[in-house]
Amino acid sequence: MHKKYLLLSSLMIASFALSNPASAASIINGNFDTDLSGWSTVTNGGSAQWDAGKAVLSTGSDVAAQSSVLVQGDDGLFSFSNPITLGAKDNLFKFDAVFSVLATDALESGGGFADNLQVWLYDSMDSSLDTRIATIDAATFNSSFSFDLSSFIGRSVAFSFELNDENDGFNSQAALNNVRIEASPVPVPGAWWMFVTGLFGLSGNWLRNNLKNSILKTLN
Ligand SMILES: [Ca+2]
Ligand SMILES: [Ca+2]
Repeated sequence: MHKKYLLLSSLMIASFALSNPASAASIINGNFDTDLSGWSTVTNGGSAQWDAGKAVLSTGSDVAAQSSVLVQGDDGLFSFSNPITLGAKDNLFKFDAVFSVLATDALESGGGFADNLQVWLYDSMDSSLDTRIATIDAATFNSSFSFDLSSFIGRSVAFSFELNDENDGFNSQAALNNVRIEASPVPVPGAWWMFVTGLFGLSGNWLRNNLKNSILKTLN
């Protein structure tokens, strides 16, 4: 009896372990709880500040590429003194972003591209691998974003959020939160589930038979 329970428990634990692999927490202070520690900021006419548990990038007067930048894994000068090494399970880069349009900018004539947030992955050893993993229009409805990192596993990289001030007539803001690296859920193979559910069925039969025998013994 005890052996069967132990076997069943072990299989259940193994099943959960397969379907819920541990994720690696490679991003420092991705929740921006009290400040921007762990991150470097670079500004080019805009601003990058902590506010109420978020990292807030804002464009400023006139137009400028990389108006405000928030980066981790690098100090913004591509020295890569603290790159993020992506482990075998670090295959999703996720974050939340809330966008808002600020006041009109008297130095912008309008009619150009909308202000936008670019998300970059910079490789510490090979710049030919640098990849813009997203360009998000600053008028995008608030949302959560997820990007596949599986082709960068084993690389040491930096992640950079870069708000560009375009000639759209307005200034913009992006409030970032919950920046993290996660493991993709691993689907459990169908054959394995059939094996586990079969064991549950056997276990049920075994319990029913033992219950029936106990009742019969009591009645006799
Ligand atoms: Ca501007
Ligand atoms: Ca603008």
